[in-house]
Amino acid sequence: MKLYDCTSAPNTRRVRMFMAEKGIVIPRVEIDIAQGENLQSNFLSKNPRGVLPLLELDDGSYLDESVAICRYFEEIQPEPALMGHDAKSKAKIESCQRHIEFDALLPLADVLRNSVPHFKERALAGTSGVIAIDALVERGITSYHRFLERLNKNLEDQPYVAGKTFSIADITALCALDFAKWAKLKTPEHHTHTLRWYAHVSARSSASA
Ligand SMILES: N[C@@H](CCC(=O)N[C@@H](CS)C(=O)NCC(=O)O)C(=O)O
Repeated sequence: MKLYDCTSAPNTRRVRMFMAEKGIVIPRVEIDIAQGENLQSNFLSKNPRGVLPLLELDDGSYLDESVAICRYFEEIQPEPALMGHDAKSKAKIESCQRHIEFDALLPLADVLRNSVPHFKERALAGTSGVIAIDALVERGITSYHRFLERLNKNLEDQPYVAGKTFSIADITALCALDFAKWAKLKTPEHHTHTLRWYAHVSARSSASA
């Protein structure tokens, strides 16, 4: 297996962190998104969507989407379980994941891609020629703030995002909060539950993977 990766991107970090939690080590190929390496024919022949992460399997096929890649690793190496262990916990983790993706990661991507001059004509991941829309910046910030409010409330009476145990939902939330830093979107100081959780999860060795 081989992972096509980009060290600075949030979705690739989700997969690296997931693998580190499971102790999975495979070769990695760095693709420079900022320089548009993901839009060149060599990468597009592997993933026509032009996005990362991308996993190359031993049979020569490719798998994209960070959660699908994590699912693959969870199936081939179930322990430690990061995607739940029974019907309820699996569904709860998936629900949390979708909240974080739709309410934080995608809106944050909108903030980045519609405000940074470098992405002015690359306003959607994996494309060229899609022009930025200013209004999406404000909308993205609003969504992210709503997400933060709910996250803090959620962490009031449980140690981890999806409940009592560490899961992929913590990985995704951590990657979202760190991704927000480039836009100087900080967690408010009165969000004490989130700040406690953030310090705890950031201290895991996988967080620097
Ligand atoms: N839903 C996808 C999102 C993939 C995605 O947007 N990846 C970004 C990096 S975080 C990318 O490849 N961007 C390419 C670009 O900016 O052109 C996943 O979870 O894998």
